[in-house]
Amino acid sequence: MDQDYESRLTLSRILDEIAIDRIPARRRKAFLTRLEALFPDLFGHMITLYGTRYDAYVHMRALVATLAEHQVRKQPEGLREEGAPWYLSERAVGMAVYVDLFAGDLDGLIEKIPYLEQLGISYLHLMPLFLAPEDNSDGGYAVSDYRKVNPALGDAKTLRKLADALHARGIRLSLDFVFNHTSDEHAWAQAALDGDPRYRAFYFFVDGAEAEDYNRSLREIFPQARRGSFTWNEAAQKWVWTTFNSFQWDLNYANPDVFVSVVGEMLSLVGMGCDVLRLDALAFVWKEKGTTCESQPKAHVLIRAFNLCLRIAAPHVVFKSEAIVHPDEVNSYIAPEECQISYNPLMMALMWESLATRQTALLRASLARSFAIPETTAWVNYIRCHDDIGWTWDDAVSNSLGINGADHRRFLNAFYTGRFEGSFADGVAFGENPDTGDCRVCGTLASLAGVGKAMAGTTQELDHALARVRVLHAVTLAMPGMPLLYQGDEIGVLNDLSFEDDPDKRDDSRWVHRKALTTADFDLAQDSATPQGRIAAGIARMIDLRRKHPVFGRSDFRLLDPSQPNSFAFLRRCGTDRLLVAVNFSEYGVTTAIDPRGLLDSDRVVDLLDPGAPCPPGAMALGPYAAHWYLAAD
Ligand code: OTU
Repeated sequence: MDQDYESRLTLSRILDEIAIDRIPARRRKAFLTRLEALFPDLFGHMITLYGTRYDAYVHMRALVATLAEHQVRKQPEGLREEGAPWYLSERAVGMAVYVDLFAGDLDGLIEKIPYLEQLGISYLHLMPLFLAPEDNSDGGYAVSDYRKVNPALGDAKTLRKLADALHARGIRLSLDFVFNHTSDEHAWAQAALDGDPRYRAFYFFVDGAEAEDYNRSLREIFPQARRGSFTWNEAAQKWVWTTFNSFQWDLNYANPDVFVSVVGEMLSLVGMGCDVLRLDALAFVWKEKGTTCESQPKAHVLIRAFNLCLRIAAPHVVFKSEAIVHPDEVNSYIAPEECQISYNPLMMALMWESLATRQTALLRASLARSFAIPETTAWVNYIRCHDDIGWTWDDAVSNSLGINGADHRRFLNAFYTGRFEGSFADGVAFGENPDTGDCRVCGTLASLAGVGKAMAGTTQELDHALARVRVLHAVTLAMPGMPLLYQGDEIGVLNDLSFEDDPDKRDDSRWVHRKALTTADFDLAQDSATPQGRIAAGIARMIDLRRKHPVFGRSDFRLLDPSQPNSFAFLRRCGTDRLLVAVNFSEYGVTTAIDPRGLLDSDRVVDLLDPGAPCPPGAMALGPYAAHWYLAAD
């Protein structure tokens, strides 16, 4: 018997056994059509993951019942899309915010919608807003109940109201799907402590030697929290797998009950009104002894299975991958069958690398190798986010340029924490490993670009710092994909050291760039005489320009060789529209090999960023930290 036949037989048996007629008739038909079309693939993945178990059928039946119970709805009104997926549009511009730090609570956030709308934001990612431990919850990434909103922020009703209000303005809502771990206060964790058979939801080891066995091949993700990846639990008298903080317990997907339960939680998140699910820490979800337990083949099977569940139950929702790992691994999650959109940590890290070194070779070579992704998927291009910066490029690429990866990372850490002489930046170290000296870097966009330091320096230093902010945005807002801003960066907020006084935050320097935004912060950005005002006006203008020109949306892309080590340039083309983006990552003026008029095949070329400036024929000069968006105007 072939698998296709087996899957159809299984589905018809399941449909006899579950109460499918509880779904209202008008929705039932569409649901069944999707289920029948996609179940064979889902069945195949379930067999790969759980096929050796006697009870596989029971879990498949529970899975289909879960899909039927939660099947949603259509695309919300106001969000319909025609042709290309919405995330490939020139109007796709995102922002990520903490509800409390940005607006106090969910009601406050509803009041902030006009601000977002005016800025041109069409995608809003809310950092995890679910019930979580009170003192330290890793900024919400330790979830105690996926179905309950953290009462300090509001309730499920207000979240629904927010989702509707956003949708009415054409803004999509993204929520976190924190599925690698729960908090140790989650009911599943509590049941596990009580000795419930459900303890198999997590990885418990009685024998420390077994945990040690795993540790040998694992990367330490939060060495500042604890060494190794396991935490001794006194109550259980067992070791618990905790990849991140000790209060974040990794879920055990080798148990099909866990998978089916988490699908239920995932779909209840969708029911709260979100359009995108951000798959947190997705590289870690499948463990195999003797491996790094990152990006295992079965992690992909699992994500494909989640993706199929979503396409069956809520087909308008897309997955965003949060894999901050080796570029090949990052790319391996980007596919219509896995995650349709993905953070672009490679471009993020290497733009900062280019600013530090004044050289773009590593950025160019890395993008040439890794930037291309399938047609209906998109990068989420960002400069800063709520996390640290990790220098995750491919060492084979840096080696080919004569750059030693380990040394170069050490240099970048020293540079961005201000320890390197002459550095413009004043970031702070995160996750320092006492054995290796490795670390990552934290700080707000403006602080890392040198605005904070330069405010105490000369006019030229300040101009340069602000120009660095502009260069970063001129690239990020124009590269193929959806740009994503991080709260406060759009108004030039500087590092906030107040976390050092809070015992729950002191050991996690990411709080340096997680400032509670005040009216004063927003007011400062209204004043065009302040550095913050100059940053805010510049970014708002660039977003506005992007939204007006379809060439920033789905269009052809070609990386150029500007023949100058400090320059970066690319071409975009959509029908007859042509755009040339050229920037200088250094304070040294140069003449490039690029001839804008020749390249754009036009005598009428306008720099969107400086429409009054002429674009002379011949090779283009790039001034200190220059940024141009040349558009062929015919
Ligand atoms: C993510 O980040 C979140 O963005 C963090 O805010 C959370 O603390 C963490 O997961 C746990 O939920 O290590 O420093 O290589 O891929 O998943 C950030 C690890 C992180 C990353 C990433 C992780």
